[in-house]
Amino acid sequence: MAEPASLPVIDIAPYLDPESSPAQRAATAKAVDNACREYGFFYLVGHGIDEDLRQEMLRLGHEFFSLPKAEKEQISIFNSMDRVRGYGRLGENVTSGKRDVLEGYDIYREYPDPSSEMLRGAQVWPSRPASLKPTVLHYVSKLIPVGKALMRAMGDALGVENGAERFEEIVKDPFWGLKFNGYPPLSTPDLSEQEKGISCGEHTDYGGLTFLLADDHIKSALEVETKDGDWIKADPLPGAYVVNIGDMVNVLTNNRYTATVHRVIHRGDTHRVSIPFFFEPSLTTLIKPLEGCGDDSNNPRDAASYYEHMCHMLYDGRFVESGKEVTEVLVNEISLRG
Ligand SMILES: O=C(O)CCC(=O)C(=O)O
Ligand SMILES: [Fe+2]
Repeated sequence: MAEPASLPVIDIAPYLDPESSPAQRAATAKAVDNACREYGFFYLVGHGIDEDLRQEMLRLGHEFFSLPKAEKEQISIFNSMDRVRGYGRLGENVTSGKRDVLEGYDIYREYPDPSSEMLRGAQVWPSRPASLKPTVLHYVSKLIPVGKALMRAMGDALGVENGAERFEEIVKDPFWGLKFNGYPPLSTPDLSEQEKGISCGEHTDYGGLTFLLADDHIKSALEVETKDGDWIKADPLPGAYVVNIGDMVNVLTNNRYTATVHRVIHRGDTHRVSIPFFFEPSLTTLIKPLEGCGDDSNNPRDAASYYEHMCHMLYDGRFVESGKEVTEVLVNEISLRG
């Protein structure tokens, strides 16, 4: 019997090491091109992030989710300044109009002078675990250069003039998000009110690049849809990130690379934590295809700014409080237009 397909492994080290040779970078760019065309998902190694730091992030996630409900609810998303930051109870996170079976804690980049304007609020942090805030900020500071390196590699992979420099420009002052997802097993008896069967519904990520860290010992949770319509497992590979491209990349590359649908079905018997880091363009970036990316007949008529796209994705039906009806089915305009 044929081996089930598994995701390719990319070594990003040549794009982080100033001493690397052009041939080493070219080999990475070629592998990135292949992975982005065939899967839109891959394992990333050679990123240089300390394994102890990655494991500490996961441990903090478990510690946070195991706090009493009332304590977590003190930092509810619905009380945050811009209503996207903080804790979302089980079922409040909505994907494609359905409640997910996960609880979440959402963090976004802060800007000076926070306000209630969309995405401009102040981050709310839990008081316990006390080290969560400094550890997250340290972790993000380490991942941002990796995100930039991967954008440069993608720019080279496309083979268009100055592709690396132009992609680097888009993420010079990147927006970012980081989410702690906490998944109870789908067999948990008190989930009767939830829509059972799926932990996080089928979706594409709506931004640039996602770097996923998840409990190493839990297999068979994240699934990725292949171009042939089969679902393959994206089990954790120790030391690696599972990386995927988001909807922005469809437009930026004129659909040479497209975001891939994925979902989570966590039937295991322990609580699972996953931590996606969403590495994003600057908020003011106009999302339009890079020159040289081929026939542009599919271009959106008027390029939207990344900020407009994110506001649409985050504010229109993404979080719905417990007890309220989920009525909106979110339509992802950018990926439909792209
Ligand atoms: O938990 C996972 O493995 C993936 C979560 C995910 O797809 C997301 O948060 O966008
Ligand atoms: Fe996702």
